[in-house]
Amino acid sequence: MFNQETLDKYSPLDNKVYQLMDDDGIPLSKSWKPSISKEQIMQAYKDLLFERTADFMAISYQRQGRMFTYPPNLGQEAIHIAAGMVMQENDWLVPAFRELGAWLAKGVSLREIFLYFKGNEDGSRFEKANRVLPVAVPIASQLVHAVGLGYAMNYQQEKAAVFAFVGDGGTSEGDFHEALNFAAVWNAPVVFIIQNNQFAISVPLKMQTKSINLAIKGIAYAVPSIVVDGNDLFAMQEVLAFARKHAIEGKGPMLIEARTFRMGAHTTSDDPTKYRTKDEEEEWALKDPLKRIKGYITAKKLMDFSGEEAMVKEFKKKIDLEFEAAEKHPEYPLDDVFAYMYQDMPSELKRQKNAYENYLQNKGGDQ
Ligand SMILES: Cc1ncc(C[n+]2csc(CCOP(=O)(O)OP(=O)(O)O)c2C)c(N)n1
Ligand SMILES: [Mg+2]
Repeated sequence: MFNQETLDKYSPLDNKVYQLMDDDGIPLSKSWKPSISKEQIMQAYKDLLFERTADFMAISYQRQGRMFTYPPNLGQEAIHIAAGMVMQENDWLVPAFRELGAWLAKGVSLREIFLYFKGNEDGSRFEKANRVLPVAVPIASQLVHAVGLGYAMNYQQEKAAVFAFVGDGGTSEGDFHEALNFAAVWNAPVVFIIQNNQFAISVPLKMQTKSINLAIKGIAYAVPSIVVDGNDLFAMQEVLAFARKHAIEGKGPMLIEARTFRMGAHTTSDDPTKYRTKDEEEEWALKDPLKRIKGYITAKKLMDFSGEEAMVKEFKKKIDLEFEAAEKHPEYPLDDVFAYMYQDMPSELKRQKNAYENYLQNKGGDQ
């Protein structure tokens, strides 16, 4: 199991990836045993399958013209499910925008997620989820918020952690560096998770950085950092559980580079065939996180998958109901978009509001 000694021996400069299973889900070491129960492993598999199903359905709602946009999670789910297993009720989730399974684990409803991608701000008003920040669209700005939360937790002597996500592209932003620096200075209990999915829209990692990996960026800030196989559910679960413990024991932040691949498009407005090769996609398909956890379950004879089709059918029904509920949700009042920033609305905002009202009128009031 990942422990302090493993961390002490690890250096991102060696450019090694912490990994427990091979591409078929077979443990790399005979002596390794999962630190989670059989029931938890099977639940993780189901959660992963649920995330994947909801993700496919979301893309199809968007294609039917029923949702404005959507960023697919395909291939990155093990990171989200592992984080979901580790995060506790009083921990904060600070998302980037591609962490569907982590949102669900924190109690955000699919209806709320769909509302958000339908452009309705009520999708950021979580009814049941405790301690989840809404999406901050300016890339990496959420990391600064995460450090502020961590600072506040220390100040209030709370024993909880902040799980903050960012993409590989986000590591080029100043906010990423400022956040790491002050998280270390303030000993803030923040677990930074970089989802390195190899691309920032069409920009490949090699055009983003000359560093040998992204975890080494933590060294300069004195933040313990590690590269983990993000498609290996067990490796992610172990490292995240350790990072949480590290944080709540007052040892400060950690930086985890979760190596993965965005198997789908950046968003539903993108076409990845324009900038990446089939070979690359096929190579990563071999490391698919769902395939790997199923490989483990099969090898250990924990369950068979004869019920999978029926399970997916049930999932789809549930997901459809959530989407229909989002469609029935009242439209967001236009005034709310413009009204609350200033006591007296400045002329520029008035102009924007007018322009939008005209646009809606020309569309027959139909958004
Ligand atoms: C400050 C800022 N610049 C540009 C954008 C437009 N934008 C949205 S997503 C994205 C790429 C993000 O890539 P990465 O951080 O790797 O996350 P991924 O989409 O791969 O999950 C960009 C450039 C933005 N939202 N904010
Ligand atoms: Mg990326």
